[in-house]
Amino acid sequence: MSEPPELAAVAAAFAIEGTWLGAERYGSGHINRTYVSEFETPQGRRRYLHQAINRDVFRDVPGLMRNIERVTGHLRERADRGGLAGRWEVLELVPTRSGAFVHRAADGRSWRTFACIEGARTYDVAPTPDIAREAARGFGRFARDLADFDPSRLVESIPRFHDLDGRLARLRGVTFEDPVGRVAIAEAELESVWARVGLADDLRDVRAGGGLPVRVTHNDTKVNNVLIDDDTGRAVAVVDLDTVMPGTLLFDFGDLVRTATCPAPEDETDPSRVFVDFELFEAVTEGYVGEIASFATSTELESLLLGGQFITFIIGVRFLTDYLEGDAYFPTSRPDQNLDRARTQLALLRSLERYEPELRAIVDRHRGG
Ligand code: GN1
Ligand code: MG
Repeated sequence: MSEPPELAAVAAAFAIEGTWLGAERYGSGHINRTYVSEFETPQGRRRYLHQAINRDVFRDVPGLMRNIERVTGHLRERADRGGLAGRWEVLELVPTRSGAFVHRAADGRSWRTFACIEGARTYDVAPTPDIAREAARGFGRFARDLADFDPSRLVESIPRFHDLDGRLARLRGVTFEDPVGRVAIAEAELESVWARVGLADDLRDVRAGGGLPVRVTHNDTKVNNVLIDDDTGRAVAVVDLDTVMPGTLLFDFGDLVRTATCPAPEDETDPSRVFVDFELFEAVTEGYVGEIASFATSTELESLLLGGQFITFIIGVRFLTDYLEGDAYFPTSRPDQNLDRARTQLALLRSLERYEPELRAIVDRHRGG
């Protein structure tokens, strides 16, 4: 295993019994840097995930960690008394040797550690409708287990995270400033964005009509933020809890639509491969609605599709903004990757718009409307 030298000190800081064998980079998340670490313990080989928290993104680390403790505590209670058949696990924070959940390293970085959930994996793109349905079922169950958790007990780990007006204002600002001279390259995408700002009003209208309660939502329900069991193909755990905070179910359904109903990856370079696949969409709808139907309001169920458009749009706006700002937020491994990511979201949004009647019929069928 190859790891940066500070990993040994990080591994040693957490209350894990046994001998550390090494660590290596893990996963494909954009924000936090994650390493998987292996220990020889009295109970055998055990793996743990060490994560350096991105403090440019998460300004209130104590608040963030308190959110995660509270949410995982509640989920664990539900899982224990749920008595449901099948495997369902909850992320478990490992304390440091001094009993905290964050270790401040010599270089100032904040580290936390989770026990690894074994025998399961994530998918960056849903390879089959079964996986898409399971991913959605996992996030739906997550929402259901948290339906009685008071959202005011959580801080906003990223203020105004899904605030489209705020995101658009930032895009407008960077378009004006053009700090890295990329605006001319992105003219078509900018035009496409400004033609769709009405989505902010659409969501406001639904909100104003009532029936869209503030709930505890995940807010980053990318298909690769749910673990799928290697053997059974069933969802076993929801991960990446940093953005669990007050939100609406539309956001969570929406990011599933964005990431689990399109057969192409997020940074696809060929726009003709980017579209909503009806079979995947139906699977996501079936999986999610099946879990939330018992507590969701009719307004929530009726406006799920708007959630898909809204989140696909706002993430497209964020990728485009980052491209114009010089790739400061979303890491890139090649030139124009954030522009491709933005293009993909906008192409998917066009597909969601074009097939709205068909998609609505699918949602209506599953919500019993
Ligand atoms: C980030 O951390 P990760 O990769 O799960 C981002 C999401 C975006 C997503 C786009 C805190 O998620 O909001 O939708 O990238 N998370 C944060 O892939 O900004
Ligand atoms: Mg993630």
